[in-house]
Amino acid sequence: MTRLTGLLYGLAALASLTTAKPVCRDESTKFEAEDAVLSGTEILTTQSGFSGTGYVGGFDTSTDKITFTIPSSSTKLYDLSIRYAGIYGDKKTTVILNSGASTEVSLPSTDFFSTVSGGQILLNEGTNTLEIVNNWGWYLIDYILITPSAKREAHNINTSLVNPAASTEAKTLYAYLRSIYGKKILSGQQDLSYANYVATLTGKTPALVASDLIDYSPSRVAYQGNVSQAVEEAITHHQRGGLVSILWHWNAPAGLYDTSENPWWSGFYTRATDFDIAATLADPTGANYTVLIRDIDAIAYQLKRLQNAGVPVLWRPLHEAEGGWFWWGAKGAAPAKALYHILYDRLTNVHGLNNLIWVWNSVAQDWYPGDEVVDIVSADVYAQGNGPMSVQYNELVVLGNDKKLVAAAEVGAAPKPDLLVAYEAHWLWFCVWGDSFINNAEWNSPAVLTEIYNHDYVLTLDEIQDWKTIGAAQL
Ligand SMILES: *[C@@H]1O[C@H](CO)[C@@H](O)[C@H](O)[C@H]1NC(C)=O
Ligand SMILES: *[C@@H]1O[C@H](CO)[C@@H](O)[C@H](O)[C@H]1NC(C)=O
Ligand SMILES: *[C@@H]1O[C@H](CO)[C@@H](O)[C@H](O)[C@H]1NC(C)=O
Ligand SMILES: [Ca+2]
Repeated sequence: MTRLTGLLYGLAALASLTTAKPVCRDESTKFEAEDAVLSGTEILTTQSGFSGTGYVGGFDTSTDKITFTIPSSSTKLYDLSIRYAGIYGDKKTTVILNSGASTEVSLPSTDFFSTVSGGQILLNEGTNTLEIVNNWGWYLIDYILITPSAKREAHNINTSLVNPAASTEAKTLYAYLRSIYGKKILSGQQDLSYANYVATLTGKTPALVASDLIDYSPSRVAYQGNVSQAVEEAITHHQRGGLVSILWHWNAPAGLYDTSENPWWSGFYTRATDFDIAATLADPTGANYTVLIRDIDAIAYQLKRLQNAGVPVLWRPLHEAEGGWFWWGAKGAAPAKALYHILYDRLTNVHGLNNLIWVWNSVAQDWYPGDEVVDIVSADVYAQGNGPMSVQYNELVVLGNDKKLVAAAEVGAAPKPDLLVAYEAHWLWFCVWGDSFINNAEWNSPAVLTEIYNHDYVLTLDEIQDWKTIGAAQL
């Protein structure tokens, strides 16, 4: 016991003689909202069913908040739940821990007091503050409940790839990935040039490089010719012992507006094309279906070059579908999933691409194309502060039933390893986006990046040189 905890226990014992002041230890601890510090908010009692002597309402301006003081006997991870009443409809609140990381929590409409998860919080030994700040406002807070997080159970990752004909290279990589999952995180960077920038900045080269097949899209080749070097760059990184992930900003096969606002090269955005994926899939004999398949075949040609060069690929097609900002997600979940199945079938069964490890890239249950076509589940997370992204990690563990590896396929800010460990957010890799993110101190300061890249928990290119040996030994 440190002096500080000794002091806290002493204070808590003293307090318990007067009014019992809660301290977070090994059981659930309740903090009544009406006992916290209120700013712009007020104690109310008219809505029945509250705990303690009342609840807090009056969230109507942006700075209105409740500030809880939360002593903890040790540095430890807790689950936060919030008891509230949403009698004015669906709302959102913002939770801020120790004046730092903030999380948005949805408070669905209710007729009475009920409980919602506020995610996890890492409390420091000693005193912590937790603020519940207005956001949408117009909700009632009864109390918060803080419970030590259960230790994460051992993962149960499927030992097979979904493609029964997967190549030895793909199987070897998958076996290696399983061997490190939950123990280390692979560092990753979008674009070879930015990976080399990271090496210069931090002294360490990313283990994984992601390349974009965007410029092989036939509707771009039509404008600019064959200019892409993405496959060559992926092979370069593979040949120096690195891992390769491939995504594809698929410029729509047809229907580009090509205006000054929405030029041809932005044709992967929903706003830049009227190409309708639902209508296209509804008519497999139509001309639009033909150009859709033409595009898949053009991309298969590039993936085949990687296969011929012995490169196993972490293949992440149709990314961020659920956002709707790309045309493949613009008509909802059903056509996006159908298109994914067409891609899987054509690349695997027609083109014989057995070097692909299939990475799905959305957290939503409704959009999930199915266990039989997905090897790895992933999310793209853009949030400043180099946090562990534990909310999305936990969602993906549930989505893949903890049988699928989980990756942070695109991030704005590289996560701090100590937080990944504390939150047990076992992302297999992180991959920072290139321009405006890796080279932008607001997202990734050189000092923090250097610390991350030199951390024990983070695997860099020099530390994965034996991945084939390790993987092969597990086959
Ligand atoms: C593991 O994956 C294979 C291939 O997709 C599948 O056939 C099998 O049912 C999966 N096993 C479990 C336990 O989920
Ligand atoms: C681009 O490359 C592809 C594949 O090699 C080829 O079929 C196509 O004709 C080329 N297009 C142009 C415009 O050079
Ligand atoms: C095919 O797609 C184009 C471009 O989006 C569109 O203008 C056309 O109406 C579509 N054709 C059919 C038959 O739906
Ligand atoms: Ca209360």
